[in-house]
Amino acid sequence: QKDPQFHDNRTTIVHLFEWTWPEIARECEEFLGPQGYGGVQISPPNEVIVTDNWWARYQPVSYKLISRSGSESDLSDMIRRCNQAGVRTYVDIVVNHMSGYKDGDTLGTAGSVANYGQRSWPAVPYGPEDFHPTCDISNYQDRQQVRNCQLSSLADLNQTVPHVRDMIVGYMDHLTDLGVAGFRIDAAKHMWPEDLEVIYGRLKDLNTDFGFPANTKPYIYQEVIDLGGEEIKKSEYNHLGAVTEFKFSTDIGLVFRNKIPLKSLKNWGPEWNMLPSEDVIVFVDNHDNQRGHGAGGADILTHKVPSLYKPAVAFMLAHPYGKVARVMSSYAFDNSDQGPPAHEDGSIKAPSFLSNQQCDTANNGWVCEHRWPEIVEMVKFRNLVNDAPLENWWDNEGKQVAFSRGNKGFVAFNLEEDSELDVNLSTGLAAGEYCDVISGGRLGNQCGGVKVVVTEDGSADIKLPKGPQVLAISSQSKL
Ligand code: AAO
Repeated sequence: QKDPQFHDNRTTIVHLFEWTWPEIARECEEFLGPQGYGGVQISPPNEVIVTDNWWARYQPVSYKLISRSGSESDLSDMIRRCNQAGVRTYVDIVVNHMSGYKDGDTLGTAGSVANYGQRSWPAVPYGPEDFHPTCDISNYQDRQQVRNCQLSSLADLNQTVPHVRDMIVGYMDHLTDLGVAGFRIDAAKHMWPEDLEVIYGRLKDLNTDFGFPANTKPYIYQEVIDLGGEEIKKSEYNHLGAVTEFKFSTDIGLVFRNKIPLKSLKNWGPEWNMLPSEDVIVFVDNHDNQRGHGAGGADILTHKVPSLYKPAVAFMLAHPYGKVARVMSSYAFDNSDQGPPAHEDGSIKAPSFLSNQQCDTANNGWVCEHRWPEIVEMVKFRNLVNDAPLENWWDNEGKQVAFSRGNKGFVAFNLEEDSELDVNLSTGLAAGEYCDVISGGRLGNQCGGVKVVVTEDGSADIKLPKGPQVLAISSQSKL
């Protein structure tokens, strides 16, 4: 359950946070598929509480597939069209809990009514016997509490109860029937691995109508925040499926903010207390830590600091650590509760695009990092170099590094603010002229930006202006 089942040699998922199903379908066809994205993570598609903020999505009212992003038929159409475009769908699954504390009735996006006080979610249905006795998580050093008490006062389901398992498996199997490739398991840390093992073990195989091989289980990636120092470890989960590697996100932020020298990335990977590459999904930021929720604090890099964010994402996509990489795609926000760009009636706005293919952020709020040229080019780079080993590591013992991926690609990074990078390096590449894909790429038989000449011995003079700067060349950018 650690294989994302990508089409072709694709490698990267984009999280289209809060997008609607019709807009994701269109984006798969017009951009994600053609540009080489392997999959899309979608916001929770089930019925949740009705409010304008984004985190309503994490307060389930039922497993009916009716949400702010659209109906079940919209979702089904989206999954089918994305698959046809070569893009897999991964669903954010919220089954640790139901909606949170509220006096009286809670209304859901499909019109269902729940009642927290009575522990009643009749549209699932769940009743009092399906929940843990009420208590709140206050101490992350107490394993029982983290798993049996409420996260943020959200009614805590007991996944040991057979009926709860049945409902969760039924919900996930329904999505598998619709053609999804896998699931992000929200708040996995707050559920017992033994219970998750039973639930995952009972999931049906992927739907062969969507081109999945027979007898293949869904890809599972579990949200477990473990930066060290807490009782519950990510290593309690990676035998069950992949795990979101938050240490990657926090440490790459520290490095690209120059709080840890760039050269330290020489042994990037498990030696940084991260899980084995095969077991992780890696990311620079996620929908929580880009706005101060979850873990990581102020050092997390986001679209708000593009000059550092782009090199950090480029490093993630250039480096072999992390079987699956996830690119974040956001909307602009001023406060951390703010929901997606919406019309006056509350419906989510569609993104609009400028003639250069970028989202018109100033006009309608969608940032669309996944369309930024530097990021798209590095997604293609990752697909190309795929399994090629990291070779030719070079650093200046400071904030300049470079490496190749076998004989397929080469990257250089300069984070020195006061000095240029100017050095002759082994690139691993065949002799020839190459276009840097970050500064302009190959346009017919010339470069739109920087040109790099690799000589017979595989070396090249590599030059970069004062940092932060990145250069990337590959066998596909050869003239
Ligand atoms: C909202 C309101 C609440 C209200 C609740 C119910 O904000 O005030 O009580 O409704 O009415 C999202 C939002 C929540 C929202 C919730 C429901 O983020 O604000 O609550 O929807 O609408 C923990 C969990 C992790 C979780 C994260 C946010 O372990 O699973 O909190 N993430 C997922 C989703 C997220 C969602 C939920 C779960 C709930 O991605 O979007 O919540 O479905 C430590 C622990 C972490 C823990 C953080 C929480 O982290 O290790 O496990 O995450 O604390 O703050 C350093 C440490 C780091 C530490 C961190 C913070 O970085 O190194 O370990 O500090 O102390």
